[in-house]
Amino acid sequence: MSVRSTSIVAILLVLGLVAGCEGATPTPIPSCVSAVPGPDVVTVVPSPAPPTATSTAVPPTATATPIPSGASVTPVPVESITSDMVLVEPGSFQMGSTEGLEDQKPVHTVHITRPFYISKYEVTQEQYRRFCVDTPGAKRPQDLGWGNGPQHSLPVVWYDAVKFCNWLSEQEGLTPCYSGKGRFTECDFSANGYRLPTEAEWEYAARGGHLSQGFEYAGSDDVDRVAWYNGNSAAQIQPVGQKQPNELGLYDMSGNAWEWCGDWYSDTYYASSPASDPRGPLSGTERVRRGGCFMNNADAVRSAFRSSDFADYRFPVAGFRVVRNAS
Ligand SMILES: [Ca+2]
Repeated sequence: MSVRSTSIVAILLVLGLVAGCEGATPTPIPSCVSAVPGPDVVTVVPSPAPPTATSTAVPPTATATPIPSGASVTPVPVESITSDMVLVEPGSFQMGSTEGLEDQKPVHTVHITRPFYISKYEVTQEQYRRFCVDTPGAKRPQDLGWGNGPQHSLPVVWYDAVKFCNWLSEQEGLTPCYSGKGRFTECDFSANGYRLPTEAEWEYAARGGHLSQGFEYAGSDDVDRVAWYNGNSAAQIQPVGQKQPNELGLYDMSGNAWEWCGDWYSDTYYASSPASDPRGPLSGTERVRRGGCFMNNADAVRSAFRSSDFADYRFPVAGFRVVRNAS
């Protein structure tokens, strides 16, 4: 079988996986996964452990070959959302950029005064599938042909991302952070459950937090070492954790999937934001998303780049990661 034919078969297998799960009544995970024959089946058994900041399995080179969607890559275990979270210690940093768009100005000092944990990877399809099984009415994201395997991140609306956070909190007997509905959704930052990062927490973590070395992208000045973007992604979202992590050991903060933050977006917010633990404007029309994605150019995957969308808009390449207070 030629390389081209093999690729076509691989694509069809991936589509078969999607057809077996998308839009159907939620079924137990093993049956959904095991229904797909062939070498592209990705087991959900959480072994071996996902790559770490010191793992030699992570290709840290600028010449890393994009991994075709559906390739057999060890999935990030569902449990890793909580077991592999990274502690981000308090500190101060310069938020924004003098060289970026106007909404990144002025550069200003921000103090993160409370330690927090942040998930090492973007939330994956496999992890989100568990939430869908447990949550009546929840649907898996639509497959848009850009990569929809268990270890890929996903397109999800902001409202579903916060529902996922509450679900994850309840799984561990923690107090959910979010209450209210629609645009009146509120976050209790004193709760011990999971939530989306604030925009400031996200940028602080992307820049390496208390371990920052001052890179332009999350972990390097060489975008190819740390990010999937339009220069290397082959127009496909990639399995999480395949690039070099940043100083904190966080993967894909630059590129791959956009990541929702909790804040309302304002293009003038930096001119008046509080110096300590800013949480965004009190109201707005769109929510912040950060980090750029596999379809963007290198400028958009810089740690300082800002963007936003309506909370109910299923932006095709917006995923998320979660945080939790550490004190
Ligand atoms: Ca990302």
